[in-house]
Amino acid sequence: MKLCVIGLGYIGLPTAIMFAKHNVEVHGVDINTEVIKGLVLGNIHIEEPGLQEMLDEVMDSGRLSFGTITQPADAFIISVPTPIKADKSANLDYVVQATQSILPYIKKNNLIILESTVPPRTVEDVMMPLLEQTRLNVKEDLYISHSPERVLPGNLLEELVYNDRIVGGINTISSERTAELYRKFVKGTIHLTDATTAEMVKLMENTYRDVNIAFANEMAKIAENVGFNVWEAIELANCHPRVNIHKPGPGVGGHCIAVDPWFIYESAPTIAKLIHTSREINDSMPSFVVQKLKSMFPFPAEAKIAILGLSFKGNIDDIRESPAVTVVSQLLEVGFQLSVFDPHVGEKFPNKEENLEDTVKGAHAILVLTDHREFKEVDSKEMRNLMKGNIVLDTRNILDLEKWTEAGFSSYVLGGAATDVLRRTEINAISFKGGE
Ligand code: SAJ
Repeated sequence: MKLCVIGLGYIGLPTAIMFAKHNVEVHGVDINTEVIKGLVLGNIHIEEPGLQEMLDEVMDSGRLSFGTITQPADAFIISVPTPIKADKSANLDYVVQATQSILPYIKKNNLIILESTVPPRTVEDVMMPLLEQTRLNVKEDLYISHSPERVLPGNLLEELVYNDRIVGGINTISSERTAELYRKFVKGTIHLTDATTAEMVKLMENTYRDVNIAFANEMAKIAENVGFNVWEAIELANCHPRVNIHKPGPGVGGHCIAVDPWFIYESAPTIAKLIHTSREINDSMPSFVVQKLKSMFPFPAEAKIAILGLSFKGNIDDIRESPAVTVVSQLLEVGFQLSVFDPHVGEKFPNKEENLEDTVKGAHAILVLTDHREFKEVDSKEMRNLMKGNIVLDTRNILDLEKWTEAGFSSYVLGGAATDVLRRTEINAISFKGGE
């Protein structure tokens, strides 16, 4: 059995490595020559716990190769990005190109699996017509399915194996052939359905999360008006056996949850009202955070804000669609001075410092935007000594703000009680005028 994996990103690379670990001969393909150069030398280009070690383990087996050109195989997995266009419709160019790239290699009885997240009917209406160009009878000579990736960055290797898997074939035999392949390493249940249902299942999961987070974010805004702490209220509400409210924050990022609801919206714009409103609420969170800072610092040009966190969520290096990046650019537009720190993000970024001390030195406020584990341990006293001002604004509720207050900080959490915010804002505005 030989497998070709097209697209070696956050999903394709771990999938290729996992299959190779489970005795499948795998050829991984990517159009990015730099990525391939690194992989050929045994170096991964993404941050994911355990992945480098797993690659090290399989590199010597001879079962895993990498290149920029597809090879003939028994099965092809397409795992390429599906970004959204400016008009919020799906950009299927990579899926189309990847499908076209395998056409010259496809033979009778090949299995073709799309893992990329796509709008409903993509397999049937976009991929199948392309595959017809092989002159094979796609329904009889080929096995075609959608098996959406559903793993969580940061916990990918565990979830690849233990999560249930959805497999939606264009017919039953395609579903069965696909399930047979994944059974090489999947220990969760493999559920068989049709391709369009599988496409929708994936979109529904992420949209459920987006709508739930939007609810939490709306509650955070309400909390600041009404005067209660949203984090405490959510924790208590979640004690109910049938309630599971997600967490508020500075917005929803990443290439999945902030994107996938649009794929449903695209297919039913007049009906998908809740989905649309939820997207708007979550997209409004960065400017909600910026407004908060503006109310604390009436003269932004004179204030330096130390930003902790750029990636879209904790303990990963991915800044795609990150709300932290949006907050940073909006703060710069308003005229704040910024220094930025993210121990997980290696790539260059404006105003990015290499360490925490240089980031907070001379700052008037600390703004926590990402829930990295390192930030939970930050020594508030040390920060206070390095800073000019004394404000800390935690949009992720990861700091022990009592300790920060004891260390002399005016501490604020997103969705905290209104009275606290007003009192703190007054104090800060005064101390700021006093030249701190
Ligand atoms: N977030 C909140 N509040 C929460 C949870 C998340 O504000 O309560 C924010 C995060 O900070 C982040 C964004 O939402 O900015 C998305 O993070 P996430 O951890 O919810 O999701 P992703 O994008 O890392 O991964 C999701 C997962 N989907 C679900 O949990 C239903 C994952 O299983 C999917 O495989 C992945 O999308 C994908 O590729 O589609």
